Amino acid sequence: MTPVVGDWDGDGIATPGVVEFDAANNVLIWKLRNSNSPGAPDFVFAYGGGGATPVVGDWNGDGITTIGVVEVDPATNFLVWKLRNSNNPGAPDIAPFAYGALGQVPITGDWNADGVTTIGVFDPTAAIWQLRNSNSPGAPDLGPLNYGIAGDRPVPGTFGVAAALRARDGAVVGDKAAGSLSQAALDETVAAALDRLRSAGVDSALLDRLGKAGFKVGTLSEAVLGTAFPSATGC
Ligand SMILES: [Ca+2]
Ligand SMILES: [Ca+2]
Ligand SMILES: [Ca+2]
Repeated sequence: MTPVVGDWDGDGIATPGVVEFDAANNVLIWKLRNSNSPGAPDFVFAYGGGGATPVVGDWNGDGITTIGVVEVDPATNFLVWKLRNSNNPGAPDIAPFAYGALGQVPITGDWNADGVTTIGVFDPTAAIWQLRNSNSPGAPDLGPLNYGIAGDRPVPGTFGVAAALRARDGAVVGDKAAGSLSQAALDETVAAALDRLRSAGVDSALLDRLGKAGFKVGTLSEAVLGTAFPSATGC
């Protein structure tokens, strides 16, 4: 049994559901409820075969969370995504496509705040995230990035919108001449930047907001210079 959460009826309220494996018929049975209370499911239906991983999201941005499954293609070991825009049985609305590989955990989220939930994978052996902003095959739009430690379980969600700042020429490996950035040096740079903006005549209210943003040194994956969470500070 897998718990799922979503806004199944588009009223703005997220409610629970469970996905159970029906061994006799080798299918997944979805039981979705529109209230956060005990009671019978509002929808019960089969979607996906045994062994598939259930995923949920608003794949078309209409405000209604719907269903999907991710299966491993035994011929290629790729993960194949089958996403549907209605909470009922039927064929996938998005033609099945491959993203990720066996051993990676499928995850979904609205990584770019456009209202459309899209795909991602998490590699639990190295805690590497690879997120994509379209429900289609292709390279990740965000990542590969390391967050967490080996064996961690991913919990994607809207904690603040992250945007990665990347090195223009990609990773430069083995440049020992480059020192590591200290928190003190970063704080000094931020203060100097705010001073320059003040000197340039930037509005004091905006400077106050910028001054409230937090800046923290951390370890990122190769070629990623920084990650921004604009909504976390209200800036
Ligand atoms: Ca709802
Ligand atoms: Ca939808
Ligand atoms: Ca999105």
